[in-house]
Amino acid sequence: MRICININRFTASALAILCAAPALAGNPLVKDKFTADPAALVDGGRAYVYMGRDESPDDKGYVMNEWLVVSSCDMKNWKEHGTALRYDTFKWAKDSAWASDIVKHGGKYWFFATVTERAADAKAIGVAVADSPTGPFRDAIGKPLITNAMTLQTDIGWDDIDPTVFIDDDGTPYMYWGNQVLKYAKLKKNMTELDGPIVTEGLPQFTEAPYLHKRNGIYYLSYSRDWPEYSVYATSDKATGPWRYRGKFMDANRKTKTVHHAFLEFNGKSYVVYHNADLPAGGEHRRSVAVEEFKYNADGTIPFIPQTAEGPPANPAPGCK
Ligand code: FUB
Repeated sequence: MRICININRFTASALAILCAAPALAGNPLVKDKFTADPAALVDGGRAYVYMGRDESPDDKGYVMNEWLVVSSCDMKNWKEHGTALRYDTFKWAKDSAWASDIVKHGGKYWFFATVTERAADAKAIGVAVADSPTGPFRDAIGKPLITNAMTLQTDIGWDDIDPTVFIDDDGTPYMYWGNQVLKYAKLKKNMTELDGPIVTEGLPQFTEAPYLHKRNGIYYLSYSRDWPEYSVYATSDKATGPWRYRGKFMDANRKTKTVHHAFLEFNGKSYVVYHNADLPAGGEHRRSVAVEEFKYNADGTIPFIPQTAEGPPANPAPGCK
């Protein structure tokens, strides 16, 4: 949306400012498209949020073809960079730009993505890579990293979704993922191969959307629990558990049964990005990505984080342009 106010007594420069495409402020981050399943990256002092675009015309099912990327220097005003990549960045995929995660490693940006593998007609996880956080991304392997046939714990074709990738302090990358059954594997440092077996992890009523991060020596494994989903987490002193269940940090949504989140630290403050469906025409498959600021408790536990329409106050990062 472009705001242009025609007030003759304004100088040309003031008019130019008023006619400029406005920065997006407050929740949701993107207001003229439906978005879901945020992934977050802080790079060069700027926060990037990647999100699947919900394109469902009638809200009867998921229509998701691409991932958008937005960025911010203050966590309040967001700049749109357009499409980061599409499901067909992966030639072996037939549709479904579902949940993703991104990490920077070796000077490159590694995007782990859920798509439908054409040959199996089932969800799979692909890896794309770019030299810039906004792309262009290319398929890093030319085939899925994880296929439905590699995990046999359920009969469903959508149990290999929602990757979260975390690189530990010793440089070891770990990927957790799953629907109904939570799984993890160590990755090789080339980010394109598994480095060991796929291990299943039992956490209470795990549904999907795992997210692994570390802060002050504590590993956090958060996820969407139950159905409709709400957001919960567990902690450990290792990336591979054992995990101590810690409870809920965000309530279920009003207009969609899913929720999906990612944590990030930006300019000295802690944030969670997540989706709800609170845009006026929002719904089950017409969601929107939002952000909240929070403070970890003194013992490292995560407080309950209420959803707000305003989002966090501006936190301008010095030197970020
Ligand atoms: O957006 C499609 C799927 O819905 C995601 O992969 C899940 O996390 C849920 O949000």
